[in-house]
Amino acid sequence: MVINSWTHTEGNEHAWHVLNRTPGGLGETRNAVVEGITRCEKLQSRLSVGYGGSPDELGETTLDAMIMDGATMDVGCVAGLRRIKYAIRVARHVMEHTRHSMLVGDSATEFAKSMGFRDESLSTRNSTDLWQQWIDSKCQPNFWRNVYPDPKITCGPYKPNRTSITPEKENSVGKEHTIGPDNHDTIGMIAIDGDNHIHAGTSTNGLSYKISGRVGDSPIPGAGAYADNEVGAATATGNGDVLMRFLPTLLAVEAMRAGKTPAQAAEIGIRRVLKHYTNFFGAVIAVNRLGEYAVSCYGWEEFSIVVSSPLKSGPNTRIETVNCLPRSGPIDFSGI
Ligand code: SD4
Repeated sequence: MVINSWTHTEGNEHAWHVLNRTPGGLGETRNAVVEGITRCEKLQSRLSVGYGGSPDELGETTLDAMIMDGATMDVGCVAGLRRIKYAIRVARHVMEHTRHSMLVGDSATEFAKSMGFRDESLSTRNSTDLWQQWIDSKCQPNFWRNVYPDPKITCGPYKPNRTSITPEKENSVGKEHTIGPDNHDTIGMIAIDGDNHIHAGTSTNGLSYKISGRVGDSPIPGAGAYADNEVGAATATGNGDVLMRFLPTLLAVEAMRAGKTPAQAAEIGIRRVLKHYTNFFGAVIAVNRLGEYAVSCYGWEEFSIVVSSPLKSGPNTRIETVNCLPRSGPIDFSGI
C-alpha cells in the first residue's frame, strides 16, 4: 500500500505504480517513496511541494526531506537544502552513500553537487511574487518576537529587546501562518510491500516567510516520519516548529507497538502536542505493518489523504477525508 498526506494524488499513483513493478510490490518500497515524492517535487504538486513555493524572509525557497527504511532503521535527511530541486533523492544519497543521517544548508548542496545533482535556482515567478507581496505588506506575518523594531508592524532587521522576555509561553505560530489545503507545503508518504517491508519519507519547502535557516519537523526522524518494520509507520504535517518538540510519529509507532490501533496511535501523537499547544494545527497518519491505517488531525475542519491499497474495495488510488478533532470541548489526556 501507499499512503500520503494531503491530496498529492499524482505522487501516490506513481509510487503505487513503482511498488507494483514486481508481484506483490516486493522490495520496491524505497523506490516507491522516493520516486513518488520526487514526482510531487517535479510537478510542484498543488504548487506546494518542491521548488517555487514558501519563500523565506530573504525570498529563497529551501527544502527539507527525509527517507527512513523500516528494516534497517537507516535514515537519510537533508535540511535547509539550497538550489537543488529533488531533495528526497538527495536524502536517499545521504542514506546510501554516507554513514551520516542528515546534511544541512550549503554543505548539503555541495554534497548533492558531488553526487551529480544540478545546482539551479528554486525561485519561480510564484515564489518571487509571494515574497514581494510579503515585503509590500511590511513583512507580515513573520516569526519574530521580543525584538525591536516591533515585528508586528514593520520589517527587520531586528535586534533583541533589552527588556525582559515576554513571560507567557508562545502557543502556536498564530492564525496568520495557518496552513490549509491550498497553501500547505509538505508531503509525507509511507509504502508497505507484500513482505511488510516499510519505507516512510517526507519533502517540504517549510513555512512561508520562515527566518532564513529555519528547519521544520519534516526531516527529523520521529517528527516528520518514522518507520519500523516490526510495527508500522507514521508521518505528520502541520506546524513543524511545534510538532518537532513532541516526536509525534515516533509516539504513534510506539503506541502501536504497545498494542494501540492506528486510530488510537495517530490521536496520541496529536493529543500530546495539544496538551501543550491548544492553538496548534497538524495531522498524524499512522499505519500498522499490515497496512491498516488511520489519521488524526486538529486545527482544521477536515483533512485529506491519498491511499492506494488493495485492502479496500473501490479505485486503487483514492482521496479519503476525515473530520478533525473538535476545537473546543474537553480533551481526554489520559494515557498521553
Ligand atoms: C513544516 N511541517 O516545515 C512543515 C509544514 C507542513 O503542510 O506540514 N506543511 O513545518
